[in-house]
Amino acid sequence: MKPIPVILDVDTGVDDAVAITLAARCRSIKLLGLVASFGNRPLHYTLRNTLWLKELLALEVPVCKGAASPLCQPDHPEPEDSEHIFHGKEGMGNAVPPPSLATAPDSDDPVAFLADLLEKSEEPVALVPVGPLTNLARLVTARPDLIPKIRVISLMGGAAKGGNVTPYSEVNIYNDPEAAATVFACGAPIIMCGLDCTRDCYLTDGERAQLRQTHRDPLSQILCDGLEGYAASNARFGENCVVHDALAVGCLAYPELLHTSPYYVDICLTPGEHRGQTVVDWEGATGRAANVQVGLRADRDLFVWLVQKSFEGAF
Ligand SMILES: [Ca+2]
Repeated sequence: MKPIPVILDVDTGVDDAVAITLAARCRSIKLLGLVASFGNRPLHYTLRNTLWLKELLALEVPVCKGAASPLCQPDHPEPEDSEHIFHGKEGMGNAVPPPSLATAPDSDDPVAFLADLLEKSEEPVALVPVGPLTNLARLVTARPDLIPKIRVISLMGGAAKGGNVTPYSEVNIYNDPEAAATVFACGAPIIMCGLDCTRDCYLTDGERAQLRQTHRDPLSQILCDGLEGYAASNARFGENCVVHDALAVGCLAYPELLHTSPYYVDICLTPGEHRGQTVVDWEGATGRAANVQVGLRADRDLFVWLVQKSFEGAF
């Protein structure tokens, strides 16, 4: 299979770090670049963590500094430290980032960065946003002419049922609902890896212990440290150690990983606890054509195998 060109848009993040590792090491994927966004933590942490992953993986791809705040809330306050910070204060769980890095971002203009990579690619590119959709919303608004160059948008976000910020809203969509509404309406093919299927993609205590014992290299140990802190945060809320973001990467290379069905999906922008909800038209009541392949469940055994392979090296 010819490798699929991919651009990852990340708010790194422990599960983002695993997703970057998977994208870098899966030979069915050709990683073209990384864009960092605010999200799990403020942009200065998520960008630094993204650049750290680039160094650890010896990646030769450009990194762009992306959005620091949502489209319609430029004065978005930075979240306070709290038990709700699943990824730890600096975003990498129990892993401690170095005080400084040799690597700097290659761009601070995400629209120009994404447009350049799309224009240069001979084939349509898969965009994989696993944080807020702010950068992609700006791209499709400023450059609608490039939408045909988008092979698919495989996103981690949303939930057909339930949420993880409010009873109805998932955090990536909740963090910038207007951006999500723009992207969901843009006309490009969309795969939604929401909580319905990402919650199948967890690592047990035993699986994480085995990863730590089997892989002694610095990157693997850092990822394991990250996952330990993240697992502890999740456990406080009765959640498994769910590696959400890696599913949005993995399902491109291994479509059998994800079971989807096509539906029309809209984003609730109304203030209140439904804000940011991905509203799925289950019954076709709107009469609108499906715009999203909604991920309904994932193959956990295959997912765990993919994570294990990506810790080993290129595969
Ligand atoms: Ca993320």
